[in-house]
Amino acid sequence: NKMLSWQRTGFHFQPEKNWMNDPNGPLYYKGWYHFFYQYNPNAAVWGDIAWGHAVSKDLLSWRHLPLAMVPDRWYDINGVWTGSATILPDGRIIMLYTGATNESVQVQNLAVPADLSDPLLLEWTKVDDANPILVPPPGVGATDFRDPTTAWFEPSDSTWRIAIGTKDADHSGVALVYSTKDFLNYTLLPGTLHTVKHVGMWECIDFYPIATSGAGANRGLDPSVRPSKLVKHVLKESSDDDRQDWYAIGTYDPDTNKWTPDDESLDVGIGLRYDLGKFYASKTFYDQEKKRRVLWGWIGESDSESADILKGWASLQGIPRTVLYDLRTGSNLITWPIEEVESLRSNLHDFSGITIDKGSTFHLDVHGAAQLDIEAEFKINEESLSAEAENGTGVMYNCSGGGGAAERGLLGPFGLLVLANSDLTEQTAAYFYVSRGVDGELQTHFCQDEMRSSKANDIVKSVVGGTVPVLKGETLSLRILVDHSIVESFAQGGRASATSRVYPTEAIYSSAKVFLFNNATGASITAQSLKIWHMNSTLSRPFDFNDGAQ
Ligand code: DQQ
Repeated sequence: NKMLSWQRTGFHFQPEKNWMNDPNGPLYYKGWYHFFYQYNPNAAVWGDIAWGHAVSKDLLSWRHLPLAMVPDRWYDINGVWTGSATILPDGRIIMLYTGATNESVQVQNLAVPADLSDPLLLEWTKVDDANPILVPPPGVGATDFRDPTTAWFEPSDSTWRIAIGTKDADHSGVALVYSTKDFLNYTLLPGTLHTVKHVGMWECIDFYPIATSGAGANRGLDPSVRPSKLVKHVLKESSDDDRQDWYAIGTYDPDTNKWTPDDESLDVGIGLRYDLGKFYASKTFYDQEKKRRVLWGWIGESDSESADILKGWASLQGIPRTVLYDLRTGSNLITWPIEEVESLRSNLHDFSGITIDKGSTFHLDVHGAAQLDIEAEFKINEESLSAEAENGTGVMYNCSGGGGAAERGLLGPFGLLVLANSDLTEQTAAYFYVSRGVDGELQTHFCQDEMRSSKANDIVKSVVGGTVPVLKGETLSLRILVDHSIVESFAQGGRASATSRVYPTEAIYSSAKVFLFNNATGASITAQSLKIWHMNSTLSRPFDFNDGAQ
């Protein structure tokens, strides 16, 4: 259907047609990045879930391969659900995934590549003799047991360990850990890796080491790197209750099978999120080629199911991001578009140095603004900062609480309007808003307002966002990736991010525009640096088995 074709993206991963959801088993093997994903081959809605498969040299241009796995066994006939890959030291690949059985029980299954000499890993063998390798243990509901992690090695007893999410009778989120020597037989370890009260089912757990100091902190770590003074562990869960991806940084003790958050007030499910907008069921993998940890996240639709059926497809994957520990704050992760994204930039428009008065907008003329990479650094004039200090109203600001980009305060909102039409009746706003917190200190809010993003009437819209740490001497910085129907914004170098699906009806292709705006009543804003690049489209096509494609 050509009708809604302007919503297709130029540089984000998506299948040619039909429904996609979670990223599955990402890995790097013999020169190719492999990406698998939850896929309905038959319709643009969830169902008949199989594993789609694509390969890439740069995580941006994709060649689509035949389905890797389809529901064809009693133990996965109701769906080949989410799973993770483990690369063993001898080069073998272990794929563990959840199957929904003929009775809709959630079990874990093992699959391996049929031919390890094939760099494309085209054929997958489900290990029928062993499957299912795990069924829900006593006390765990038949439909509350899914999404095994990548395995990590524990030298003290020479076992591999995996985590699986569930919920208990109190509606608490729970991470269980199993050990195994051969990936065929498993032992449930006593206790839980972690539990958080009343936050609901934990889907798609991710658990990985992160370097927290020294030279290693600018790189990712192999999943089996052990905890130490220099290495903490991140626990992530996708919360079925609120459809958000929550993480926390903490200490892992393999001997007691316990992970403890650094800060209990920022525990998993109540503290930090990878992304404040639409971003779910994410999964990281260790890229042994570039020594980095890469994060994939499913970006679903905010339009109606009937619109998805009409356009014949649903969902995107977010731009892959590198994940690092934030050495400056020491309390959060940094997620940032992989460096390869910058190779898609062309045609730089440099607007650095523009000052924009309070209550105004400024058109940034870049001739067609549907595929952009934007980097901006803002400065608020200092007089106004002290004015706010004298003027605190005591009312707490909250991105989603008020009128979004249209509600004027002393020191915000200001930022960019993307995918905008000429009269700004369509626009998606990514912005900062500085206000006073309960503790009397200035707080920086980073928000994305979707309320005017589309004139279509079947869209779920909101203002998303939260506070972002800004340290002394730092400017306020924003990076925005714009790609037809997705806006991914990053504040303060990736300390916080917000992703929106948007469906402009007028701000499309060459009619899409971008503006600088300042709705603060008390300050002019200087864009000390403001660079906008057009983004080239990436290759996305079926693999041609005859062209010896590199
Ligand atoms: N999606 C899969 C499940 C997972 C959920 C099914 C998360 O395995 O828990 O498509 O989006």
